[in-house]
Amino acid sequence: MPLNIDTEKEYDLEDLQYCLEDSLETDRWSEAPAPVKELFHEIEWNIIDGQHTETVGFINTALKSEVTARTLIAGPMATGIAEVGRRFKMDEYFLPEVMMSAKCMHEALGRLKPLIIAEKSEEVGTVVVGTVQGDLHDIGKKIVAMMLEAAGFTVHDLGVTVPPEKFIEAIREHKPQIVGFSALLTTTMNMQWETLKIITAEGLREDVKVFVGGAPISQAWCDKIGADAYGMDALVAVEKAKACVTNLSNMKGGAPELHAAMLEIDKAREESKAAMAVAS
Ligand code: B1M
Repeated sequence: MPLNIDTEKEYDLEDLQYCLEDSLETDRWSEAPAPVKELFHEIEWNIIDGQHTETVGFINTALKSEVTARTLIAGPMATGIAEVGRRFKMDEYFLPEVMMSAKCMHEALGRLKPLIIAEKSEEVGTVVVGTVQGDLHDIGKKIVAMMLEAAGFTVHDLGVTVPPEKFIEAIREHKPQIVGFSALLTTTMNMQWETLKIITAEGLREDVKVFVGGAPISQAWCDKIGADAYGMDALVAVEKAKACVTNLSNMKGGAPELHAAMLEIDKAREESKAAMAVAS
C-alpha cells in the first residue's frame, strides 16, 4: 500500500536552523511510522548540507518503504530547500552552498521523475512551459512540468532564461492550450508581463491560457498583468490546467470569465483545507 503522508499542513521549520537531532524532536511528519519520519528528516538535512549522493540514497530507502514520489517532493524535499532559501537570505549561505543543495534537488527529481511520469493517464492536452528570460531557476518549474505530464499533458519544457520569441515559436509549433511562465526573481517577474504583451501583439492571446508561477508571484501579480491563472504550487497548477482543457475549454485565453473560474478553484481549495483543519 502506498504510504501517503499529509504534506499540506503548515509546519514550523525553526528546528531546521539547528541540527538533525532537533528535527527528530519535532512533530513534523509525526503521522508517519517512526523510521519513515527519521528518513524524512535525513532527506531535509542532506539537502541542507548539499549531500546529493546521500539525498538520493535516503530517497531510495523511502521509496522502498512505500512512500510516494509526490510525498517526497511536496514533503521533505520542499522543506529542505526552503531552509536553504532562508539561510541564503540571512547571509548564512552563499551561492556555492545553494548550488550544492540545488544539485541534491535535481538528482532527487531525476530519480523520482520516472515514477511520477509512470502515473500518466490518458492524453488531455498540451502545455508549453519555461522559466522567463534572465532567470535560471528551474527546480519548481520541473516539478510543475512533471506533475502536468503525470496528469496526462504533453509538456514542452523550453528550459531556463527563455526569451519571448521562443515562447511565440513554441506556441505556433505545438499549439498548446496552456503556456506557463515561471519566475523566481523579483527582477525577472516583469519578463512574464513582457512575454504576455508580445503574445498579445502577435495575435495569439485568445489561443492560449496563460499560467504564471514562482516564489515572488501572487494572485495580485497575475491580475495585474492579465494572466489567466496563478499556480501557487504544482498541485494547484495541475488542477487549474485540467479545468482549462475540460469544463473551461470553450473559454478563450484572456476572458474575464476564465479568470473568475480560476479564482473559484482557489476558493474551493481553501475551503476544503479549512474544513480538513477543523476535522483534524
Ligand atoms: Co536563487 N534566489 N539566485 N538560486 N534561489 C532565490 C529565488 C531567492 C529568493 C533566495 C533568497 O534570497 N532567499 C533570491 C531571489 C530574491 C528576489 O528576487 N527577491 C535568489 C537570488 C537572489 C539568486 C541570485 C541572483 C543570486 C546571485 O547570483 N547573487 C542568482 C540568480 C541567477 C539567475 O537566475 N539569473 C540565483 C541563483 C540560484 C542557483 C543557480 C544557485 C539556484 C537555482 C538552481 C536551479 O533552479 N537550477 C538557486 C536556488 C536553488 C534558490 C532557492 C534557494 C530555491 C529555489 C527553489 O528551487 N525552490 C531560492 C529561495 C526560495 O525560493 N525561497 C532562491 C524550490 C521550488 C520547489 O520552489 O521554485 O518556488 P519554487 O516552485 C514552486 C512554486 O513556486 C510553483 O510550483 C513549484 C512547486 O510547488 N511554481 C509554479 C514555480 N513555477 C511555476 C510555474 C507555474 C505554476 C507554478 O506555472 C507556469
